[in-house]
Amino acid sequence: MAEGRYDAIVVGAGFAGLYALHRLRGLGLSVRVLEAGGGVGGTWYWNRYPGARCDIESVDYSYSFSEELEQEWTWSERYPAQPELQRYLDHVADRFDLRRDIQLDTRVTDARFDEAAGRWSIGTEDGDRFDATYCVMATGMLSVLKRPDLPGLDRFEGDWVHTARWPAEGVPLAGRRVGIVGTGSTGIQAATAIAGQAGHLHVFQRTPNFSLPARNRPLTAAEERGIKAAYAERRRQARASFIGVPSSPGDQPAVDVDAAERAQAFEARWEQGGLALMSAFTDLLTSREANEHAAEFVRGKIGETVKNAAVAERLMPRGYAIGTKRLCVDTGYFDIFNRADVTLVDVRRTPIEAVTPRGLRTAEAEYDLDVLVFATGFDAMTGALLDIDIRGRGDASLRAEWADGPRTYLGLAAAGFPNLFIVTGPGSPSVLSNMVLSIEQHVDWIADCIAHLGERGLGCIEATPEAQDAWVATVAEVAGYTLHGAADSWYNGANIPGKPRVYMPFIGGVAEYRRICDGVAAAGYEGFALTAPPEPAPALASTTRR
Ligand code: NA7
Repeated sequence: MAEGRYDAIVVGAGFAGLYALHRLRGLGLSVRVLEAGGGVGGTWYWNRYPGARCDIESVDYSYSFSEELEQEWTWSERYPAQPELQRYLDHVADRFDLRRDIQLDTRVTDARFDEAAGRWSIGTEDGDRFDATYCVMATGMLSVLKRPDLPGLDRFEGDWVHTARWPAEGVPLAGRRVGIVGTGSTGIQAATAIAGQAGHLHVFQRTPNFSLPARNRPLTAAEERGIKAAYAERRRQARASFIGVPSSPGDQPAVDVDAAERAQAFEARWEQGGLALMSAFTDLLTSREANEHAAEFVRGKIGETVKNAAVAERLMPRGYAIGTKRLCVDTGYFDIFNRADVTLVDVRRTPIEAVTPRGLRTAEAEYDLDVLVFATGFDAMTGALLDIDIRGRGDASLRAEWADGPRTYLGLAAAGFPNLFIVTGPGSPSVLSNMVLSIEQHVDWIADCIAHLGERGLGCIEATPEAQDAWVATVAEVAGYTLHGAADSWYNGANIPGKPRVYMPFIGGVAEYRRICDGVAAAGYEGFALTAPPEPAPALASTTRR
């Protein structure tokens, strides 16, 4: 069936879309998932570049909604690599019989709210139209890629690829001259994996990044048994945490302890691996002085690792606070610069001027390349939503409403766009958190909300402009307490020319955010207007809640 009438349309079949389908179907709703990709998996379907790996631990970056799933799935490593995440999501799609309601290779181009009918009309690139009471945007925060905007690319005679469109069949790298542009999380992972495979690798770095060692390793059977025996408690701790993983944050400000104690705390968390370093003290993201201590510690580690002092110096991030650009996690990234077949090119000092038929030309030199890899990032958080022409009441366009930055209530909904739900949208903890935990929280909230409407014979929910204004102000106010505002990052749109500079995620932590969302629901969806639809609301077969 290419077209049709449903209770809910879900756009996207990544972690969010799969779970939304499962929950909404559980309410007895008819649901169709429209997915642009040729398979399920979202981010993990597209990002198949060498070295692609999540930097949240696998046992936490996984669904908690099914105890059976939790118990039967075995993660092989501390941090899951892309192929394992793809297998997991494929397994989930099969295990919960989701595929029959997912339509692949279907890119949504527009969504229009028909006020008279109280329903959404959703159009696809192929010209099909779908019609639904509820529209759930599970479109992902990092899915519209930032295309390399370098002159001459069309004349490049080698192969070029963006990491987020890495072909399934791979790109031949062995023995070839490879150049990679970009040193964010992706560039750092890809460069580490490509070094040693390529004949020679040039890393074109504009801004050095802070990166912490992952300390990835296989998970032992004993560890797995221990985690599975206490999974519920682990999940509880994750929900009560700041970023959505079990953690034991330090309880003192870094500025209150002496240098030796600081060094010891940083060292312990450096050894622990992953993002742990940033929770060593309470003030690392609020005090410049405290942050500089952490930054200097990491710069020291780079200096110890990279043998050539001039190269080490160029790799050391300066001029912005650690953690205010997305912090990277790596497995041997800085070590690759000790190899004779890897060269760092500082394109801040000598900017890239053009792609030539044979390679890349900077202000100082021309580099002959067979393969050009762009790890240049994404139009984050708003990109995928605004790619779709979304029209609410009075034909108002979301693009126009968000011209000066995203405006949402709780990151879940936007005033003027009834029955449109956004999963982990701007204004929610989203990309600052363990995405799977945040996705489950949002989808549960949305499903409970739809159940609430169904039980009362209502079928229309809409954020009020007042509640939205207040929430937008709260998001900005909380961000203002941190050092985040000063950095150029994709969190605030600085990576996309012309994008409004607004700090997009809610940085109050997942526990506080959940408390707020639960409070809104408990108060009868405070800040939302709930009304009967022009047509009868979908009858619910079940109003089971979690
Ligand atoms: P990021 O974090 O946006 O990194 C993109 C990188 O590409 C970054 O180093 C940029 O340098 C660089 N870049 C972008 N355009 C150019 C041009 N024109 N010339 C030179 N260098 C350029 O994207 P990622 O894919 O690494 O990570 C995104 C998130 O995905 C990640 O944080 C995880 O959450 C998963 P800049 O810093 O702008 O100077």
